[in-house]
Amino acid sequence: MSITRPTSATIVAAACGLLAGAASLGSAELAAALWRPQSGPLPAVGSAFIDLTPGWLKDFAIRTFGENDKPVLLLGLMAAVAALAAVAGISAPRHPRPAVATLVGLGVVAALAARGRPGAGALDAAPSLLAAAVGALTLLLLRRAWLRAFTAPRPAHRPAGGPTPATGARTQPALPPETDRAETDRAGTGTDRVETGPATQAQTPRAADRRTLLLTGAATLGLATFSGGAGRVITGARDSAAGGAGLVLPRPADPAAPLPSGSDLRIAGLSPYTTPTADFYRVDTALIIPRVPHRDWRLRIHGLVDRPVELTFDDLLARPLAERDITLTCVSNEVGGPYAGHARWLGVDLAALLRQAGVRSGADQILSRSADGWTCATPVETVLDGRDALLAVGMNGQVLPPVHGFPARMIVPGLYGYVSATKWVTDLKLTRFADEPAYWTVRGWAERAPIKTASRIDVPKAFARLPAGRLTVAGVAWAQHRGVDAVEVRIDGGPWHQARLAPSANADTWRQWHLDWQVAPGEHRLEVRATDATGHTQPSQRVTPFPDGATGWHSVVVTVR
Ligand SMILES: Nc1nc2c(c(=O)[nH]1)N[C@H]1C(S)=C(S)[C@@H](COP(=O)(O)O)O[C@H]1N2
Ligand SMILES: [Mo]
Repeated sequence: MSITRPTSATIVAAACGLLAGAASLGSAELAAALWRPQSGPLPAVGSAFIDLTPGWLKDFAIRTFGENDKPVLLLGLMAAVAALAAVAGISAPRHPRPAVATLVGLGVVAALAARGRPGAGALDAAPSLLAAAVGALTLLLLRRAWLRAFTAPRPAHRPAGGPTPATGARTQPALPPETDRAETDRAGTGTDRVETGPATQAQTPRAADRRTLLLTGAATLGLATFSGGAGRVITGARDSAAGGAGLVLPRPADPAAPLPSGSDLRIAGLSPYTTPTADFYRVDTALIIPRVPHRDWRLRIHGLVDRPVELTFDDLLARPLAERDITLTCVSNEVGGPYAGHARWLGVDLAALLRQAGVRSGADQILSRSADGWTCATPVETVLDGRDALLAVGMNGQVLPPVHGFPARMIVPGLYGYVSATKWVTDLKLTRFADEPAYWTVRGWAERAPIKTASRIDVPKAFARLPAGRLTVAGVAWAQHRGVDAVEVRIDGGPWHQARLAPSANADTWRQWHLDWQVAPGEHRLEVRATDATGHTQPSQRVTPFPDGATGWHSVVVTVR
C-alpha cells in the first residue's frame, strides 16, 4: 500500500464534513444559550468526562495543565469532533449512511450525557439532538452538491449536441474510485472549457455545479458562524446579568480588625499576604461556571434538622455579616504547589444558621450541594466547634466573583476545599457520613480532610541563578486553624535555621517568613519545614495528594555565581 496525496475532491469532501460539524455545533450553541449553556453537547460530554475520569488521569491533567485543564479538555473534544466530522465528510459520497450515522451518533451520545447531568431535565437533551439533526441535514446537502461537482455530470445538464464524454467514467452512474474521479474532473473541466466558446457564457454545467457546492458550503459556514456567534452573545449577556453586577453588599456587622502591620513583608517574588482576587487559584469540576442570579438563588437547609430552613439572598443579607481572614487550600496541591490563597471573606455565620434549623443528634455530616450538582461532605462538629465557618457572599471587599461561587459559598477554616468550600451552594442537607458519600469521597478521597501543615519557598525560584553574597529566602507556611509556630530552612542538608515569621491575622491564615543568608558560589539546595501550634513538624516523607493531602519538605535548587 502506498500513501498518496489526497485529491482535491477528497479535501473538499473533508471540508464538507467539517462544515457540517461546525453547523451542528453552532446551532447547538444557540439552542443551549437559549436554554442552559451547560446543556450544550461539548460542555455536557466534557462534564460527563470529568465525572467519569479516574483519579490518576485527573491528577495528571491538573499536574500537566494546571488551571488550563478545562480549556484543554474542551479543545480536545472539539478536535475529536472535527476529526470525526472530516472522516464523515470523506466517506459520505460513497457511504452516506455510516457518515450520517457518525454525526447523529455523536449528537445522541451528547444528548444522553446532557440528560444524565445532575438536575437535568428532558429539555437538556434538545441542543444535542438539534446538533444531530443539523449535522445530518447539512452533511447530506453538502454531499449532494459535492456529487454534482465532482462526479459525472447529469446528461440533462449538457448542452444539446454536447461533447462525447472524454472517458467512459463520465457517464458511469456509480461513483468511480477517488483517483479516477479526480482525473475525470480534470478531463471534464478541460473539455467543458474548450466547448464553452464565448467568454460571456461563463457558466458551464460543471462550473455551475461547483458554484452550487461553494454556495452550499458558504451557507453552511454562515449558519455555523451566525448561530454559534449568537449563542455566545446571548450566553455572555446572560452571564453578566447573573453575575451580581451593581449589587452592593451591606457593611459587616462584625468587621475584621486591620491586618497586623508587617503581615506582608513585600519581598519581590513572595506571595502577597492577601491574594488579589484575580490571582486566586481556582479548582472545581465545573466546565461552565454556574450562573445563578442572586434574585433566583435559594438555600435549603434540611435533612436531620428540627426546622427546615429556606433562605433567599435578601434573607441572607438581612443577617449580620462577619468579615474573616481565612486561607483556603486545595488537597490536590503538591508540595510547593500553587493551590493555596488567602482572602478576606464576608459572610453569615454558618453555625448560627445550622442552630436555627436545629441539627438533630444523629447528624454527623453536612452534605452541601452546588447549583451544578457537585457535593461536599463537611463534618458537623467542625462547623459547630466555634471556628469562623461562613456562608460567604463577599471576597476581598467585593461581591463574590462567579468563578469563586457567586451568589454564595461555604468557607470552613482548617479544612481542604473539597470537604468545606462549596461554591454556588444551594443546598445543605444534614445527614450521616455512613449514609451519603459526597463527590470526591465516592472517588476514593478521604472522608475527613483537615489541612496538613505545609510550607513553601517562593523566593528564590527553583533553578534561579543568583549573584554571590546575601541571599533572601522567603515564602509562606500554613496550618489553618492550628497556626504556624515556626519555620526552619536549611541549605545543602546542613543544620536547620529559624526563619523570621511575619505576623498573621489569626491562626486560620498562612504566614509569610524569610531568612537572609550569606552564600558561597556553587549549586545549593534549600529546604523548608514548618511546625504548627500543636508542636507538629512537617515530616520529610513525600506523600502524594491522594487521598488526604501531600506531605514532604519543599526544596529548591539554585546556582550562586
Ligand atoms: N461547586 C463546587 N464547589 C467547589 C468545588 C467544586 O468542584 N464545585 N471544588 C472545591 C475545591 S476542591 C476547592 S480546593 C475549592 C477552591 O475554591 P476556589 O476555586 O474559589 O479557590 O472550592 C471547592 N468548592
Ligand atoms: Mo480542592
